[in-house]
Amino acid sequence: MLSVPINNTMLTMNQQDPPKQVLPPEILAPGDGAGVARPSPTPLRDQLYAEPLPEGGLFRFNEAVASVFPDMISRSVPGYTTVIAMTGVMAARHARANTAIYDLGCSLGASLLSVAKEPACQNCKLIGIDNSEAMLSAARSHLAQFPEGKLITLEVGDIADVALDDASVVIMNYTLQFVPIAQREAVLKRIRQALMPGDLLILSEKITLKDNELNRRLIDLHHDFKRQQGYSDLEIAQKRDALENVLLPETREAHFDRLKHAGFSQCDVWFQCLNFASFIAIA
Ligand code: GEK
Repeated sequence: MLSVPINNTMLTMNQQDPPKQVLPPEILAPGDGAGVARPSPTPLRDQLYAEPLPEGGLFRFNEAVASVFPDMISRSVPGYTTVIAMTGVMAARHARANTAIYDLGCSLGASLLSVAKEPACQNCKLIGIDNSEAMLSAARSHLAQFPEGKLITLEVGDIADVALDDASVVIMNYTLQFVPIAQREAVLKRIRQALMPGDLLILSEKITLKDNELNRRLIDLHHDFKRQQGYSDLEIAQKRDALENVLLPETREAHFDRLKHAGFSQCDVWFQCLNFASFIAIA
């Protein structure tokens, strides 16, 4: 069991039904750079790993994580703000009227908020899918603060088997990395089948590099980035341990090969900051 203190309350990280923590919706601010007005300037700060924790707890997208998620992801993923802002811009170029734009592993809906403010996307169905009820509950509170939030539909589902229909854009920012590697090609094939030739997949992932020495350097730089964002060495080490065997990064080349096998005609990296890359794939 991994227990984390939040506001003097111990929350257990790997329990099925986390204790209820009532959060005022205004503290769930985006921190996402999506360009929409932020009703709350201060997202709840991620301190989930600030105190020494027993070993062996796996990272889970539970209520504790959902409560600090905007702060956690923006201080953990270098380039996150740019990726979210550009997701809307890229979607606007590919959106076809009356089709669906899916965000797979939508968390609190940052990518879809970026999409929803684009006029070219506003006549599409904007559908966010996540398999964590805790994340979707936080997303509902979060999106309710934005006028564009009304355009977004949230659905609970696993990206391994959720139905995807008649889409022109699919977004999967930092989610495939949590799916078992053996299942990833099937996920991409189902996405490809939901798209028409010329349509768009935006895929963002933590990656590894083929060269061990260079890979080590980028991991060290990522930890430097987290220190610069205010995380302590203890927080960095405990989060790394909790994500071991949960977040499974792969090389750029593995992603390119899989995208090709899944039927995408073209793909490349459109953005990379340290060991976090964003791919564009054309159906
Ligand atoms: C953002 N895209 O803010 N099916 C559905 N959802 C899943 C699955 C699955 N099999 N596995 C994990 N998730 C977001 C950030 S976070 C990335 C995405 C991170 C969900 C999980 O519940 C979580 O909400 C999300 O994918 C990953 O741009 O925390 O590093």
